[in-house]
Amino acid sequence: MTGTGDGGSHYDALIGLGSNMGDKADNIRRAVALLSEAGDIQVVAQSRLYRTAPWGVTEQDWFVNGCIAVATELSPAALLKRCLGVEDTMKRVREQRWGPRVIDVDVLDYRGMVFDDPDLTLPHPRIRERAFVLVPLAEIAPDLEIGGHRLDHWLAQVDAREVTPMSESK
Ligand code: PH2
Ligand code: MG
Ligand code: MG
Repeated sequence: MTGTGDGGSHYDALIGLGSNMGDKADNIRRAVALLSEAGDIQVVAQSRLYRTAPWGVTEQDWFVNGCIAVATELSPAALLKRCLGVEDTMKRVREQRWGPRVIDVDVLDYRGMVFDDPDLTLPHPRIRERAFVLVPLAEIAPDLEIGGHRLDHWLAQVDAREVTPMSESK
């Protein structure tokens, strides 16, 4: 099943973006531009950017996070490859799990599919625990269900106090 986002725009996939090195907001904007560059991924909705407290590894700089909804005919594997390609183009270096990164581009949902592959688990396995994903995601896909529950169910169980919009508008 494909989704209908806030404002009625049709989407195939939801993507989460994060950065906590360099010009964080600019890194997210550049990643979105790179994703849409080839013309086979259309960005149909974009959340605001949020300033978020580091989760998992807490001894690191704060993050900027945001989510986008995209329309695409690419397969989940091809879409993942494009996301990782953007990380490579932006010279992401993988050192520590959950550690500092110039850019992280994650496939959160693809047409509501549920599957577990060594390279890609759908929906993204940690959405429900992460306020930095749930808050921006709820802006663009409020009707999305994860594990049989809408996002507001999961939002009620996380601490979203340190997830704050960087501006009133996008
Ligand atoms: N990403 C992580 C680990 N922790 N914390 C925040 N606030 N934002 C992130 O994007 C993030 C994180 C691993 O993907
Ligand atoms: Mg990632
Ligand atoms: Mg991630």
